[in-house]
Amino acid sequence: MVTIHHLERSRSDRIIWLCEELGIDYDITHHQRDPATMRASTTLWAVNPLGKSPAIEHQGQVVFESGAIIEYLLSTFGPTSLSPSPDAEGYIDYLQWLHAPEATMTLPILMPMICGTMGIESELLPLFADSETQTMYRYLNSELTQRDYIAGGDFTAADIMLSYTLMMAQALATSEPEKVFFEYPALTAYLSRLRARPAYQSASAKF
Ligand SMILES: N[C@@H](CCC(=O)N[C@@H](CS)C(=O)NCC(=O)O)C(=O)O
Repeated sequence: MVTIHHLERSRSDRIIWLCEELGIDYDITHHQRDPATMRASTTLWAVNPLGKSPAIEHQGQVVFESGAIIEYLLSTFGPTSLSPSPDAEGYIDYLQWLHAPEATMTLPILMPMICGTMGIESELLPLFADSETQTMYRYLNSELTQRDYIAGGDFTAADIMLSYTLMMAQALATSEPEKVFFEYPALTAYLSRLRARPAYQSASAKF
């Protein structure tokens, strides 16, 4: 049994979704955010020394960091088409998009929201964050115009990693400059396609 430590409105959505796609037994321990600071409750710190979601427990071990958890679950419960083999056509894209969402995309997408919340006006927003997000959106829009999934013809765990980050960008796109997200229609179409998956529907009922 896998125990998922799930923080409301957080990246642990990815792990619930992956467990649904894999069809494995799991349970969820829910953790709340402090309504004033939005930080995780101390109950999560008791599991993950970094105090972050997601974290899982399996066979007496704790695993944290969403990409690491995904790789752990795929290797523990695979082989599965969610993780293509090195000779598969989309393998390089799979590796890139398993890592880029956390390593490259999240910072510029979240910067405007974080600066806004803290009342910080910074030139880094137009100079760095806005141009970085537009570069990513432009590239992804072009790729997702040519195919349904990010790593070749089939759905993979890279789509779970990437789409969570894009769903976050979409949710934040309520005013300028974040609204630029909607200038790239293949991104919205991609998210609608993924949200229609039965495993996503089952997972999102538990988020
Ligand atoms: N790169 C990490 C990021 C983890 C992270 O920042 N999680 C957020 C939720 S999406 C969190 O736990 N925030 C609560 C806090 O920092 O107190 C991962 O992908 O697991």
